[in-house]
Amino acid sequence: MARVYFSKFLLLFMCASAAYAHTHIRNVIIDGEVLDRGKCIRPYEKNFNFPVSSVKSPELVCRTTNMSANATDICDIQAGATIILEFHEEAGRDSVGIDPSHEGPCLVYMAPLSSNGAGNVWFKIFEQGYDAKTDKWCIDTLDDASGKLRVTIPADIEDGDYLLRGEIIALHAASDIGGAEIFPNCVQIRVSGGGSAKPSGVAIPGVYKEDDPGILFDLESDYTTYQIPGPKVYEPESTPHPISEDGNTTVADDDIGTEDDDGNNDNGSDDNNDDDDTSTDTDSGANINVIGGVFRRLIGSLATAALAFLY
Ligand SMILES: [Cu+2]
Repeated sequence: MARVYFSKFLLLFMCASAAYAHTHIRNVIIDGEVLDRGKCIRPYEKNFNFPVSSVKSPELVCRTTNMSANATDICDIQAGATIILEFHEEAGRDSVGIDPSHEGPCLVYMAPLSSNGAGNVWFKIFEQGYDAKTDKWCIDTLDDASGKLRVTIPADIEDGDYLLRGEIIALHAASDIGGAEIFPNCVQIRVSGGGSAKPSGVAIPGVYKEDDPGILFDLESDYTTYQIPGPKVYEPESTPHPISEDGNTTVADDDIGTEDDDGNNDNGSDDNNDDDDTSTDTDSGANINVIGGVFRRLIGSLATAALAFLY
């Protein structure tokens, strides 16, 4: 017991004494492009990597009490595409994602930007907790990936502007009420090429209770499972056009008649559901996808050139 007490004490001491053992989303990567530090990330107050410690705090939304600070860029992304949230302990990209002592899950939510995060607006799009087979927490795989958390934007959600909230919950001190260290950050994104889905949401703060099994958790116990807090992850109705990181569709599509030249079906009808696809992809289908990919890359290059010009 003395040893356990000592290790907990040491961890608390390390956390209290230095800024170094925490984390923040330093930058995001969209379409393979590493965006500038802080670009599209909501301004926040916690010096810069300090945690939120109360699940009731208004800071639980975007790590700030000032949600009016919305003078942030909005980054374009296609529905169904992958965004990479790059967590780092320190300001540099070469620092670790988070200290390995900070075992815990990763969670990602979205809400319409117009809500500014208020109300029952947050739907969960990603979660990763503890894997007993590998004995790895999400933060272990995060660190293995140099702090990069890959998240897919649901392909069927309505086009528009959203807050995307990435979160790590560090559990090293979570055996006491209020001990969990919560690290949320909000990214502003503009989604296009989606469908008509408006997933139902929960309130933040409100979604977590201080004694939720995923918030009040003893890492020193003989656990074999971990219950990730919050709602179930939203499952898109269909994933009509999965898009890989470089903007190419990764699944060929034989619904040629319903394609437009950006490779997306934007007529909003049900025929963009590929659940019944067989392996009868045609050459012309593949070509259309190649053209769609080239078109998207061209738009991406133009956007990059425009950004390079502006900055
Ligand atoms: Cu810490």
